[in-house]
Amino acid sequence: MGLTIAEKIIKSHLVHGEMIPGEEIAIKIDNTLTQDATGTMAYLQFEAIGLDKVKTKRSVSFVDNNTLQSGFENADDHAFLQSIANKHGIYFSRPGNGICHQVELERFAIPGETLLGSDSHTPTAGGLGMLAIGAGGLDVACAMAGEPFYLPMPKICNVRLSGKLQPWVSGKDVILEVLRIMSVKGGVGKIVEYSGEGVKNLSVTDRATITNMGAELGATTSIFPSDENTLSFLKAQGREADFKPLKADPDAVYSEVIEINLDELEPMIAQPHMPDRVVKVKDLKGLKVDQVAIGSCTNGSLRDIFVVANAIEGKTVATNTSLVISPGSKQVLEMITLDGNLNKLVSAGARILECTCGPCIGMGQSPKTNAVSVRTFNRNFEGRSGTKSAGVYLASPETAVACAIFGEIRDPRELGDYPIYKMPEKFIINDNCIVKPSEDGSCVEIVRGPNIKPLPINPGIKGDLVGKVLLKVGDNITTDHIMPAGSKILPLRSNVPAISEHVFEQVDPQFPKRAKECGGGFIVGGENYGQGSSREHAALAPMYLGVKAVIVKSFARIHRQNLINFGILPLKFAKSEDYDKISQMDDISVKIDKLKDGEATLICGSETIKLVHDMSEREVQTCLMGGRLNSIK
Ligand code: MIC
Ligand code: SF4
Repeated sequence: MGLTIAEKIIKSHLVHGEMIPGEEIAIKIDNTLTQDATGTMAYLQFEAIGLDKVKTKRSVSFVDNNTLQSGFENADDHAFLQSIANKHGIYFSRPGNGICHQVELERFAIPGETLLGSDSHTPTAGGLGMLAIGAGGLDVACAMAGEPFYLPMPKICNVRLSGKLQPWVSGKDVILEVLRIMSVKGGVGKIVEYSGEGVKNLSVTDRATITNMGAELGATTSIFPSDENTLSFLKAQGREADFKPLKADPDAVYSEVIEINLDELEPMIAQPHMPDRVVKVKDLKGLKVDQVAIGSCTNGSLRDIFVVANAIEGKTVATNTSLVISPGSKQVLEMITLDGNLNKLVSAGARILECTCGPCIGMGQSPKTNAVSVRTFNRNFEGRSGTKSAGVYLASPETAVACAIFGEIRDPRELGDYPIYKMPEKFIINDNCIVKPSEDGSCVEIVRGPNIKPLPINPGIKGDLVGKVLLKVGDNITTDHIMPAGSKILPLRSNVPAISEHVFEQVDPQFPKRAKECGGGFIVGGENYGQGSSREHAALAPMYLGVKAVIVKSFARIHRQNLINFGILPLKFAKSEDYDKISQMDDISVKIDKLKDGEATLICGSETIKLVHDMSEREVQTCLMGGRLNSIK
């Protein structure tokens, strides 16, 4: 039987298990990436493992989230990250060099290799045929220490593309259409693999937009073939030697097939507050727009900024609208500076930001009360922009620029001639902001400012659990709900005691106080609990507050793994209806003597409720020992 692209890469990296969907496998990790908001913890964990040097082919530490230095905290983190990278053989991409996923794509990603990143959008590199997976920082720390990455073997879902995108329609519209079809939980337990005649008509950066936002499907990763377009992109990046062709065997078998005809695709837009609330742009025509934000790891490539600059050339941003632009990388910014496109943007009244995550993670540019904000980003969860009452819409750069010009939602096809982008034969290659680590790091001093607090320890689980249901929430709770980000909270990522004061802040500000008063307890939730970001703080901070188990209808992949990594039991109702039998503040006990058989029992008053889990034996042990760090040590 033939193999899919994903299966071929998994097969060549398999160190444990069989490629049977749902069975636990372990794969060798060639490369890792971290960003600053998850990186400080990851490197503290790597330090705790106690190795001198990373064991990967290449590990890179990026700084892109916390660059708004409104206090000493972020700068402290940067200094720590730079010194620890230097010591342990890790490349360091300085603040201003770009968003991790964009820079990884341009300068590091290699078709056919594996990449584990402490950021959920790591699959961006799948646009270049890399098997790139997002995980918690601890998993990345373990990978840097040479440990394999464990995961349940995913099903491989095929999205077959035919035709060619029409003018003013781009990669973002493709992934919005996939989200409309599959929903934010449709990709859980799956790798989404793209194929078909339409693939050759998509540039590498369009492909990367699609694999980037595959994270919003809940998918393990997404991947494209590596073909002539991949080769041209790598050539233009001066990295021809990294090319390797990759395609699925003609008789490869997929678990499901979704067909999309690119010829027929129209501009799409996701409405607040979920990335799968997708409709056609023309259906929202006329809705007044207060803010347009262009950039992020989804749509910050040269192609994206080129289209925007040329669509707005000679025009002015609508008076009722603010247009902010953050190019994805220094390379993109250098290119548009040289070719005059930056000037077109500035002249039209766009506000140019750093090449960082910025508004995507609520680091500045929060919109006004009740605002309509159209963004080329990948997430529109309630409150993520920093303004709870604002409604964020997700769209392509084409649609976003049309909204900025008209001051209301408009189909970009109303703009007339489409600026045709041709990828340059050579990008500007200037890696001066990527710092190589010392050959011998033994003398390097690690800089540890007062914001870097030691890792909290979990003593482990000793027997049956008793306590109160501290919080009961519904479906699709995101890690932004559990552990919010934004300019006030993000700087506390290296300080677990301080950040834990903000757990569930938008949902129930009393949660941390209650958890402490009750001496810890349980969280009860619905479907797809923990979707979104890879931030392990969404497990680490509740662990610090004494949460022992999270009991839900279903979990999102990365968060489930993070719970295990920090010794919180991820349990599920055997029958979803039992969710209704539990109320917030109920006193419950959870019997765990049958964990080995995949079960646990919840007792609440006179009710006895069956719970299940899908942890492997290794994961059960890890969890009972208080997490992966304890088990490795
Ligand atoms: C995000 O988009 O939410 C982030 C910030 O990139 C996160 C990582 C983090 O929380 O630091 C992610 O997507 O994993
Ligand atoms: Fe940064 Fe936003 Fe991309 Fe996350 S989704 S890595 S915050 S740009």
